[in-house]
Amino acid sequence: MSAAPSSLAHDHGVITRWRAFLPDVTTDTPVISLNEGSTPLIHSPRLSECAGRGTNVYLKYEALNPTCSFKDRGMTVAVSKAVESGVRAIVCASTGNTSASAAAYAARAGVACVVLLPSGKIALGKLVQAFAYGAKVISVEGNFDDALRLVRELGADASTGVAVVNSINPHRIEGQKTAAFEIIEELGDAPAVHFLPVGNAGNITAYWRGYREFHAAGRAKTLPRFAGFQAAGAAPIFFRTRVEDPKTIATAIRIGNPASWASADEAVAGSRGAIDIVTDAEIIDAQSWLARHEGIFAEPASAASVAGLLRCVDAKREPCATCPLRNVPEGANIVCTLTGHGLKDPDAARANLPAISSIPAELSAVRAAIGGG
Ligand code: AN7
Repeated sequence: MSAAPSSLAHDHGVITRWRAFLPDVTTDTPVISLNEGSTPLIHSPRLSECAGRGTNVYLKYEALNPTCSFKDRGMTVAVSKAVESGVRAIVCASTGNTSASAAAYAARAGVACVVLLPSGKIALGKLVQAFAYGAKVISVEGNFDDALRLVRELGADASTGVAVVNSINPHRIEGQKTAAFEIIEELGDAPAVHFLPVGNAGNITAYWRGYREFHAAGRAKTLPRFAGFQAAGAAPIFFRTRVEDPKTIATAIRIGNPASWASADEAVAGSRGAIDIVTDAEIIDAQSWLARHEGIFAEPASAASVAGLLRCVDAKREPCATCPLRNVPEGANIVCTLTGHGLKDPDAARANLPAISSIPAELSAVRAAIGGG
């Protein structure tokens, strides 16, 4: 199967846009792309107001990637490299979004995809995606950490001929770093503070690499400070200890032993940032607040970044000594990454759904239902 030159002209994906910064991609690499990346950086007037001091808060809305999460940025590179190396199949463990993305790119590439998911803990939309794209779905009696261990064991056996496309695959981090490039291009520099949810810690690792590369290339004058947020019931990095039975409504970040823990520590230390926690109640409140006040619907894990920002600026709280927002310059730029779409997890959103009663199909009934005459 060969791509017609005219079809390449319409590809604006991560590899096409950022090839000069992706040294692993060569002329021998077949580009497997769904036009991922180039997601909007949306200014949030109300969050800016909450943050105060003339700061501007922007939301990097990664939900507008082809499979509706940030995972597509790394997947285009990982799957392109896997196809280049001639594998028959790709495999991953996932809390949901990686599996949706892997399944889509495998379908695009014409290779098989196997996903190992922690049983019963995957948001419905993500499960539907994996099946829709034709992946083989294996439900593991255990959590994400168990599924990742099994995938590592599978990948270690070269005779299986499969490529592991979790973020332990270095090509994933390479692709994901491009989100930092895009932010710098739009703002003209790195933001002062970057808020993001942290699960397996691949994303914070990738952003840090992206920011440093553009800084070294002279494309940014400054480096950001990270404010990474874990769910309180799944916060190994914050508590400095592995969590055997992680619990959170934000199933995407229900991870007790992050694969990129060490590099997350480096990103936090290097950026003079911090890792903190938010409760499930704060996550759900932030998700709902963002949808109602800014018209932006993000999944619970993504809302952890905004929950974190709201926590940092809460006047009722003691300011925290390590908070990267402290002493932020007047008028500084702040970015929150929204990693995945709200529609991926309809059950979490359903909690806010009131009973819906229907009315007769008559104008008077509509007026009465609207209320206020
Ligand atoms: C929406 O799909 O780990 O800290 O297997 O889906 O890079 O792990 C998902 C993670 C944040 C955390 N927000 O990012 C998976 C998976 C959303 C996510 C994270 C995930 P990392």
